[in-house]
Amino acid sequence: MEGIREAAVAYFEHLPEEKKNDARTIFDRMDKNSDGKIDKDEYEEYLKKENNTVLTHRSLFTELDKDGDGRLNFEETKVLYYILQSGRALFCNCCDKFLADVYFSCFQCFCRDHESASSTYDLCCDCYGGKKYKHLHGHIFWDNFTLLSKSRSLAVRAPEQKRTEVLENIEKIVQVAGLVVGCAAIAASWGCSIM
Ligand SMILES: [Ca+2]
Ligand SMILES: [Ca+2]
Ligand SMILES: [Zn+2]
Ligand SMILES: [Zn+2]
Repeated sequence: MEGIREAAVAYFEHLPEEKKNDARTIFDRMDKNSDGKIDKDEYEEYLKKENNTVLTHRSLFTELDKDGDGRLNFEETKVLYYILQSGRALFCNCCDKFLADVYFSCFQCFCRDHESASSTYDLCCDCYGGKKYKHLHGHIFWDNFTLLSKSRSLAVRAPEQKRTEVLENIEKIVQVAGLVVGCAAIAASWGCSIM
């Protein structure tokens, strides 16, 4: 979880004031009894109201709660805000754990359909390493960083006039794979903005 927490804090620091205020507003809206902390019920109620049931996942609240006091302060909800903004909400297809840092994704499923996020098949390191999952025969798994660098080398190899197209495809891929931070890094290295 530390990787994504650091990314979230860095992301937050770069937000314009109005976006920071948005994050505050979301926090205050979640905090129904205005005690400055979000408890599990407030958290679930808010996300259900927003139709964001994928985030009401048990393991995510526990992960967000860094100091383990059972409630979220504003600092702890920065990761949630980051996930809401980046669409980076991935869970292990085997044990349902929230995939905060390094994970493995099936390459065949990853390439099949970039339009639909549900088409990727992702595993936490435990399930992948322990061979606890059942998946289609012959499908190979790559970790998320390898997927990103493979996507990048694809873009670099593309002819000049096709690069925009390739970059657009990569943007879709990285969004599905939850690699929005990496995506911004690619864009920056290319001197353009695709965010
Ligand atoms: Ca509260
Ligand atoms: Ca806490
Ligand atoms: Zn797992
Ligand atoms: Zn697969």
